[in-house]
Parts: sequence; C-alpha cells; structure tokens
Amino acid sequence: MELICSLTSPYARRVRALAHELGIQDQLKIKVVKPRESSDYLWNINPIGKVPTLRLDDGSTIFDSLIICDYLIATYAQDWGLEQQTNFWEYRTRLSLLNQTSDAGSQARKLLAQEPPQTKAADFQLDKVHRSLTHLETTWDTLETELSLASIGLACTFDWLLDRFPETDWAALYPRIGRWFDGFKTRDSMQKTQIQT
Ligand SMILES: N[C@@H](CCC(=O)N[C@@H](CS)C(=O)NCC(=O)O)C(=O)O
Repeated sequence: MELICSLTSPYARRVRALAHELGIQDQLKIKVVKPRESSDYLWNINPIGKVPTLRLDDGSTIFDSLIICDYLIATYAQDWGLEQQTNFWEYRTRLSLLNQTSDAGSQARKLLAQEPPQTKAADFQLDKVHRSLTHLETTWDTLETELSLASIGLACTFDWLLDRFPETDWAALYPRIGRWFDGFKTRDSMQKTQIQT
C-alpha cells in the first residue's frame, strides 16, 4: 500500500509513526506530494486533495489520517492502544480534539503568512490551540503511561507547534506535556518520522 503524504504534515506523521509502532512501516510505500500544488495523482484518488491519503493495493483509497490509522489498527493489530482506554468516547473525542488543534495551528500559520499578517484572526486560532493544550494537560490522567493513537497524535502535534512557532515556549507553558514529550520523542517511531522543514 502507498501513503501519499508530505513530510511536514503532522497528520501524515501520525500515520507514519503508528506504522512504526505496529512494526508495519516497510509495508507503507511513501509517496511525497505537495498538496497545495496541482496534483492530478492525489486529486484523482482523493477529491479533497489532502494528505495523508492511503492507496491500497486493490486501488481503493482511504483518508483522512484518523480513518487511515483506524484501518491500520483494524487490519494489523486489533485493539492496539485501546487497552488503557476506560472510556471509548472520551478517547475518540481526544483524538478529534488533537486533529482540530492541528487544524487551528495550521490556520494560524496561514493567517500569519498573509500580507499584511492577519494577527487578530491568527490569535483567535492560537487561543484554540492553547485552550486545547490546557485541557489535555489538566484532564489526561493516563498521559504518562499511555501508548495510543492519542499519545502519538499529541506528540506529532506538539512537535509541529515547537517547529512552527519557535517563539512560543510551549514546554514552559505546558510543563506536564513538555516533560512527557521529552521522553516520548525518543521513541523510534518519533525519531524515524521527524518533520522535515
Ligand atoms: N483532517 C485531515 C487534515 C489533513 C490536512 O489538512 N492536510 C494538509 C497538510 S498538513 C493538506 O493536505 N492540505 C492541503 C489542502 O488543504 O488542500 C487529516 O486528519 O488527514
């Protein structure tokens, strides 16, 4: 199967890191595209044109990142990451929150890149990121002991924020997440999927 992705996307990194955790990274052929440029290859198989997109060997396609991860877990390691989840809906909501935190961060970047920078609108998006990290920092009881799609998702999102907003001291603002991330980032799955800038 082929993972169509960019090497800067926190969403695609989540899939790549999960593949490492499941030990199936060699089964994913990585095809790098630039989703913001015209790409018939991507657009023909994913009308929304976003990465990551997974193309299966039978030609069918799966997107977005959470669905791709669900597919990989269901196919290769049913129940992986669920063992510590006492509340399934809380877990799924956390996954969605992490996705939307990346959405808000990415929206803020786009607004700041405009000429002139749309700082007020960007701050509105960044406030969402801060509220989300505060929520995760204060409510995620099993963060330090958990290995799940949610912890991979937080690591990928947090690392992306560190990279894209270096002027913010994220680890000082969110010390619990910062301490946890210092350990989590040494995992093979994180080391082998570092974001390329
Ligand atoms: N909800 C999607 C978000 C994916 C996403 O926004 N990917 C960005 C790259 S980081 C993209 O492809 N952007 C191109 C576009 O917006 O057209 C997922 O989880 O896969």
